[in-house]
Amino acid sequence: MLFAKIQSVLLALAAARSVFAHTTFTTFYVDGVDQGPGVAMRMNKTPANASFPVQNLASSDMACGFDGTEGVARVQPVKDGSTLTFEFHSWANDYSKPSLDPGHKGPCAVYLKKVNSAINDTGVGDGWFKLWDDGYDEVNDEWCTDRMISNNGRMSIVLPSDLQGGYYLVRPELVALHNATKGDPQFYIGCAQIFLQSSGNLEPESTVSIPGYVKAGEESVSFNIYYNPDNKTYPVPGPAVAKLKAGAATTQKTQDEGLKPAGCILEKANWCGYEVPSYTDEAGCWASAKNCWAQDTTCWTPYSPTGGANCEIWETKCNGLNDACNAKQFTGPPNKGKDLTPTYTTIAIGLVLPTSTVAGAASSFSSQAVVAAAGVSGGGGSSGVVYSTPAGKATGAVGGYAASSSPVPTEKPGLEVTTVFETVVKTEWEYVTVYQSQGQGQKVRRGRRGGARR
Ligand SMILES: *[C@@H]1O[C@H](CO)[C@@H](O)[C@H](O)[C@H]1NC(C)=O
Ligand SMILES: *[C@@H]1O[C@H](CO)[C@@H](O)[C@H](O)[C@H]1NC(C)=O
Ligand SMILES: *[C@@H]1O[C@H](CO)[C@@H](O)[C@H](O)[C@H]1NC(C)=O
Ligand SMILES: *[C@@H]1O[C@H](CO)[C@@H](O)[C@H](O)[C@H]1NC(C)=O
Ligand SMILES: [Cu+2]
Repeated sequence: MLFAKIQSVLLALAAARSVFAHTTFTTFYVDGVDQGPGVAMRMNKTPANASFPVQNLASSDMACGFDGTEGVARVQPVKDGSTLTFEFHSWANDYSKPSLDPGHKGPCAVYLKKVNSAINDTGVGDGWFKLWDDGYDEVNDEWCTDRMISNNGRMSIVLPSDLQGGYYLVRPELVALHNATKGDPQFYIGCAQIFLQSSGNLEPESTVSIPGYVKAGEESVSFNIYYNPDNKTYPVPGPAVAKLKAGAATTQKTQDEGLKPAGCILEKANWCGYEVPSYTDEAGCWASAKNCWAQDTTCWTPYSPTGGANCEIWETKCNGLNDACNAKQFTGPPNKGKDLTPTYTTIAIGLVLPTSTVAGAASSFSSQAVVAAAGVSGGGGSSGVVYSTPAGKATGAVGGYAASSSPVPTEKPGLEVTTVFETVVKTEWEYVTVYQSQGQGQKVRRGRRGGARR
């Protein structure tokens, strides 16, 4: 007789209290399509403090954020001229929470760095160039952060066509200035690892080093946004938006690192799930169930800031294997090789921001025809609106922004942000112990905690 007993054990309960609802880069869309939780993204690895800002401008954390010097397994292929969208949330695993507390006001920018390896490069040092930035809009009294909030926490750029193909780190940056006068500008940074499929030859005229491109005390990071009579004089941090020039032809035309591994039927951050071995008998069935649960353990460990949604999908598969073995269906696995990747959100891109221009050429990016992706979900806000800033360094008032209602500030001039968000990060997963009675009644524990059993 065969039976299986599944025990659910609340394994971990981690509580975290955060004084401020900060924010973090949680979701990377290419041409409006979500690339999956943490896939090809460098994020702070500790869920409890994933949204904390970088405050030391001389720190190497300025490049790709906390834990950002270490690459992740995947590199996202991106077509020439693709639209990249960076979505921010105050809680990386809970999209019902606001993208950013409206008390955070300041500029934002997107930088690129061409690298030999999107996985190995630490991001620290020279080579960065700015594709786009945005500061204060006098007409609507809006900061870039205000516009991001009303655009579902997203900033989108269209990659200039004909950039040199190859590997890049792409770095969204958002700065909160509410405490800047006290020497405490807050930088929210992340990086995505991409392979640009382009045969172009455009490269930036000049690049900067990160850290180093902005220094503590500079006006861009010490500006008083509450008492300054003239916000429109606000100078955004960092270099001007890079001018592009013809450079060397693309040498790296084919992606050879960070591809989704063959046989990967579900992915999450650095994890991939693979089909379990095929079987034709009872022992094989349980061995494959065990294989599945072992992969489940590696899905949950480490617990990623974006949560465990895909691990839960994987557990459905493992439970299905348990059920099949219990039902004496000893030929399997069921649905062999089926790709379990859920249909990720496709967004209406909404605001798209004009990017670098080719030296000497008139800006052609302000009128980019950006087609909102089909199958829209999770849209809202100012969908389909394209707004334009002049080429070059956007330092002040810009007409033509999509009008949107200003968020209600949570701060008063001279006061500190008082909003307190409290959260409990609850990590729950199952340890499964399967008991199998065989023949003479000896019990064999076939749990995912057991040693390798082949
Ligand atoms: C986040 O928490 C981890 C673990 O406690 C710690 O090592 C790390 O320094 C923290 N990072 C930040 C940015 O606070
Ligand atoms: C990246 O590092 C890995 C492991 O050290 C190495 O095998 C690979 O060749 C490196 N890739 C590049 C492009 O440097
Ligand atoms: C400057 O920006 C802040 C924050 O948005 C706003 O409260 C203030 O009214 C602005 N100052 C002026 C003079 O418009
Ligand atoms: C503002 O910065 C000061 C100095 O670093 C710090 O003591 C204070 O906690 C900060 N306040 C806020 C609201 O971040
Ligand atoms: Cu904050």
